[in-house]
Amino acid sequence: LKIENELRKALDKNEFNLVYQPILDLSTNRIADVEALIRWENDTLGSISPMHFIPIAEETGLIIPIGDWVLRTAFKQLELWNNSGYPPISVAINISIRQFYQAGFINQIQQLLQETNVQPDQLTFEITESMTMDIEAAKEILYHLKKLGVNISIDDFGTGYSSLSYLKSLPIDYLKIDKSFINDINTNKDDKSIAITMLTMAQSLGINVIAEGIETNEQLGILQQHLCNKGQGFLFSKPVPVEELNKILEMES
Ligand code: G
Ligand code: G
Ligand code: MN
Ligand code: NA
Repeated sequence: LKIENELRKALDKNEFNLVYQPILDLSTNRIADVEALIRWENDTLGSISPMHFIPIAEETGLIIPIGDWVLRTAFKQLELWNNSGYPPISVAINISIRQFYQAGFINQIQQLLQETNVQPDQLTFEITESMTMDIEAAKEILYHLKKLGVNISIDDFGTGYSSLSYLKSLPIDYLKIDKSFINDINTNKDDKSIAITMLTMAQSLGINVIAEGIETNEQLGILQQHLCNKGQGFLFSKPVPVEELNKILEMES
């Protein structure tokens, strides 16, 4: 309850921050995108993981104002990057299922695109597959989003309520293979088969694949051998604050 009370005040107290983790194109080993990840630093509770507070935000409805803040902050940051002379970068933003189904979500994105110089193809929305997903409703929202020109990614793929049949009927650009499959990809035969099967399936459906949680060169090798499009993980970089990411971008350009 302490957490919930503090979470209610966190936006006003300016306690949130976004960090960014590079996503590399595995055919060139260069940064293709970054994923925006929220961080919360509270004066009495210290830093609280989103793994802990996002579910509370979802239950209490606080995810709506917090999600708004994430969107506005990521758009502002993209605008700064667009005006700074770096090669164009794109940002992947995590969207809670509740935020995704909220009336007005599409309008909000449309409005942010109008107010800023952010181009729609600089945006990817990461949606986590879930049991509560109403596929027909999701389909409609996703088609509206695609009309705006943004990219859609299915996050934590393989961990949730995967129904392979919906992949075919939804306008999805990327699947993100969950890090639990990547972790033992070079030591566990089953995890390796599952990852390769996901890659093969996605390729045949014309969907790109991003592997999460790459920590070793051995894991990277297997993924590259099977033509995984993109990857992110501690092998390349952990999520970092803007200033640190800017240094990485400068080295790359
Ligand atoms: O950054 P980290 O790996 O600790 O994230 C833990 C979990 O929190 C992940 O499932 C991630 O998707 C989620 N998460 C991180 N940032 C955001 C955010 O801005 N919005 C939502 N909805 N989830 C986030
Ligand atoms: O659910 P989602 O994929 O959005 O979660 C992203 C989370 O994964 C972030 O909290 C990030 O800190 C974490 N993460 C990113 N790369 C790695 C990695 O290489 N290893 C581990 N263990 N976690 C990672
Ligand atoms: Mn994600
Ligand atoms: Na997620």
